[in-house]
Amino acid sequence: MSQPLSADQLAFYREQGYLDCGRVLATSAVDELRAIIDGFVASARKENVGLSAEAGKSYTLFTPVFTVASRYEALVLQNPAILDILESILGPVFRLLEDAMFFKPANHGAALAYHHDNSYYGFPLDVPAVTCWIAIDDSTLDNGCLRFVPGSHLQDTPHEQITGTVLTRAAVDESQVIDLPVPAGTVVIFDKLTIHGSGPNTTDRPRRACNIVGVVPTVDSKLRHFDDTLNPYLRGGPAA
Ligand SMILES: O=C(O)CCC(=O)C(=O)O
Repeated sequence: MSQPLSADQLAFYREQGYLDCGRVLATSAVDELRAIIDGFVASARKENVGLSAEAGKSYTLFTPVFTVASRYEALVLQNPAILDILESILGPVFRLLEDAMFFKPANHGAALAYHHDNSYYGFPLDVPAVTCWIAIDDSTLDNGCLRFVPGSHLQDTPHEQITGTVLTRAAVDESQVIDLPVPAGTVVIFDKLTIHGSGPNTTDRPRRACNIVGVVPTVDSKLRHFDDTLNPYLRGGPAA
């Protein structure tokens, strides 16, 4: 592994629960990913596309993208720069937990409510899991960049039971929220407990992004069945 993150960056991640890792993907890779997302949206495959809470306004293309878009595997899952970043947080052995694409259409892409991803996973707090989010377009204040509550990963914030993904209003102090606009090709990482969301897209261009989530499978069989096809080892593992 190279040293993708400095000691200061690692310290920031551990304190704040998120980190802007800078531009990691080349323009050609970003262009290819943009075409993959557009292809999904154009075909609107029902089994891969979920509508957000505001129906018709925002798409999430659920895991596993790489099984239906092989270039995604090459560009993201096997991208050494991305894996080096994950390794610097997770150590030498980790699997893919899931991957997704996020599409906010021009003019009416919906906001994504504040949540943390462990509301989906339900892992014990000591299971390391990191989301690696990649901007496929410049993400801005106007088109729905990511928002974070810094330091929120230091506790397990409860979610409302209604949807399982929306935090109680009382849980988010808007005065603590930071917006994180970044250029296309940027990688942003965050902890499974970090409260985050994204704003609406009010511009006349789409805002596209994708992610992969890496996990250290320390508790495989007790908590979650890791499938060797859907959750390949990204680094290390039995075959390494
Ligand atoms: O891209 C977005 O707007 C949201 C991304 C997100 O919530 C995630 O990667 O967990």
